Amino acid sequence: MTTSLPLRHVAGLPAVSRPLIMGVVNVTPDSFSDGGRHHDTEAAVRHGYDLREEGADLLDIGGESTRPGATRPLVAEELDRVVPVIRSLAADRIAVSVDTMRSEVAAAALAAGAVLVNDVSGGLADPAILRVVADAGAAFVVMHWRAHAAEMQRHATYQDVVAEVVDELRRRVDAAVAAGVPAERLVVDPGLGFAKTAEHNWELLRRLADLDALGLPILVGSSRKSFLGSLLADAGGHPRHVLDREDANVALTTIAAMQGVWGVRVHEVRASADAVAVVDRWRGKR
Ligand code: PMM
Repeated sequence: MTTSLPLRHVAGLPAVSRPLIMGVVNVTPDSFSDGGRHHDTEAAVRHGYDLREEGADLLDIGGESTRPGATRPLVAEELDRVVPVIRSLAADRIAVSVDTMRSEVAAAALAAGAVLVNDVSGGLADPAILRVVADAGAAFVVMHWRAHAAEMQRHATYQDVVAEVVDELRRRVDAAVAAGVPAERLVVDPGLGFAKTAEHNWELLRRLADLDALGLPILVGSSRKSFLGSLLADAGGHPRHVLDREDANVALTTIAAMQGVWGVRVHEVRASADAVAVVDRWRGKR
């Protein structure tokens, strides 16, 4: 395994000489909910502080589940979920990103102190999001995406998944730049599991360095995804439970860090932060 990606930074985001750890704070009904919204906000903020303590460089706050088959929340619901959490964490000088496909949510999140918009649709779902990001001078994650969760797996057809993902990402990067987002504020992400089969995900990981054709920092999100569940299925073919995929994910974080990705998006921060520290030390950087 060789390090194939050059070290890249994103203007306005924490600059470190190792892969960044983006900790996931999902504020969706199946994440913290056991009562009223206020409780959910408090629990999410507390979870954010815990992840920060465990080594997250950046916290990614999301109010819409993008799991295959998921239905979309109303805009008002999404705003209500994420904005108070972002305001609270950002007020404590924590670098926060918002995981949203909606321009209204991005605008409110940036006004509340977020520094990065992580749009899993790369600006396809709501093109107005690009101007919102440009006007705020924020950073933007362009993830590869083809359709909303309810129908995305119908779009998982490729001749050459890596070439097509690079091509489609390039078009989204061009759209972002045309809308006024400077290239030095962009990150690309192959979008593992989004309109992709397990085989597509593995091919993208195997050829991750090919994404460097875009000349931008690369973020990878493999944490808890179903392709790890099927890799680790039991003898009866039952996928490994979503909360028992972490050891495999740490292996992926290690390989991704060896490759020199810009960042990894993870639910369990400590193990991945430890893996990144090991890679960094192995290379003699500490
Ligand atoms: N995956 C999910 C949500 N947001 N954002 C980026 N940039 N990359 C991803 O791979 C990604 C994402 C889905 O995972 P979750 O709902 O379990 O957090």
